[in-house]
Amino acid sequence: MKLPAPPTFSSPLHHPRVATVIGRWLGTTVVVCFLTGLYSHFLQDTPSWLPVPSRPANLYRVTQGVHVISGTVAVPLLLAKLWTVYPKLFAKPDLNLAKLIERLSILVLVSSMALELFIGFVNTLQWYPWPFPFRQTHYALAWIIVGALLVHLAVKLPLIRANWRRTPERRPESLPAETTGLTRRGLFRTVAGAATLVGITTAGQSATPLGSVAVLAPRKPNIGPQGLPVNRTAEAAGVTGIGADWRFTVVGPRQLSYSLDELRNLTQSRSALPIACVEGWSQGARWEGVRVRDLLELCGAPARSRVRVVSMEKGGFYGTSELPEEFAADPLTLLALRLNGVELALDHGFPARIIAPNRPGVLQTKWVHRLEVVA
Ligand SMILES: Nc1nc2c(c(=O)[nH]1)N[C@H]1C(S)=C(S)[C@@H](COP(=O)(O)O)O[C@H]1N2
Ligand SMILES: [Mo]
Repeated sequence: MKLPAPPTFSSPLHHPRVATVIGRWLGTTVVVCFLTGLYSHFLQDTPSWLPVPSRPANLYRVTQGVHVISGTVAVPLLLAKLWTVYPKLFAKPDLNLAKLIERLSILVLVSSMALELFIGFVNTLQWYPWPFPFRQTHYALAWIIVGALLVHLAVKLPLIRANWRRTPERRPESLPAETTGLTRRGLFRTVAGAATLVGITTAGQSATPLGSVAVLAPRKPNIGPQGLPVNRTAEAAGVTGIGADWRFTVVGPRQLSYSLDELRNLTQSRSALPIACVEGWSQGARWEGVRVRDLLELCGAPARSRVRVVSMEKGGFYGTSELPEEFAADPLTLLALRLNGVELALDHGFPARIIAPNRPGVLQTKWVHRLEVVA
């Protein structure tokens, strides 16, 4: 490959000051994305020592929206960062162990970050073109990135400190800005503008006022039966509906069994709760049905019981889920029969589904026909 002639690289746009400024933006975005991602991971895979509260009810909607927006915004920031430093990436490495380790850590950092952002973005499009389990891979890569980032920051610390503040006297004298046609300020504005645009056009899938400009959002939050999107249809899940002999069972200290009409005749409660999909879209809705804690009481179990939720859907990742004690006891948690004023559509989980506060959409199990109190 023929590389650009070295003098090009003395452009002020490839100066460490630019790398520092864009690095700060990228670093902040990545930290926000990492923390919200950890939260999402632990909600889905809760270690026994970790207490997860069921409130605020909308927390997950916010954190996962921020996770997907920050991950998407990180793409133009990473590209900008790579562009400012690329002359360095192609420079001949010194044959010096410390320098080689530094280069290696950058290689790990750049490749793991590119892969992480790519699979995450592709996942928001509901496209899973790889054979590995997404969430575990995404999680492992996140820790690799954190490790490589810490090495990178440690190595670059002197350079970062020297360029943290704007110091005009440190600008390379060699080239006036006009020769590149773009000033540093112009570059910063372009990158910040691109990042903002990407952020705004993604945010609409969870922040409804921005819905009309959500051109990057794969799903519009208000399009779907009953004003709510559907991630997996009943047909895709192999669920065809129910016959007249359908029964809903609760397995606990006592075993309960209800027909659909009997469920409808139990005390009905209402909750206004969002579906907040891990893929970033979310939409609030009004639900009506039987409180899970009421069902626990009816079967003689304590209100704070762990509950296994079983769907009529066979196999796959979504057929069952668990409600930790905190969520089963929450009065907002329902075995929902109605959505936005009418009976659940088959695609939304007819005849019954779980809806709980502060929970990833994947755990809001549809087509539920059994609850089991976990001893
Ligand atoms: N049984 C079952 N429940 C499920 C799913 C599924 O595929 N099967 N998808 C989950 C996902 S990923 C989301 S985001 C929500 C979406 O609910 P909705 O289709 O009613 O909007 O349902 C969840 N419940
Ligand atoms: Mo989802």
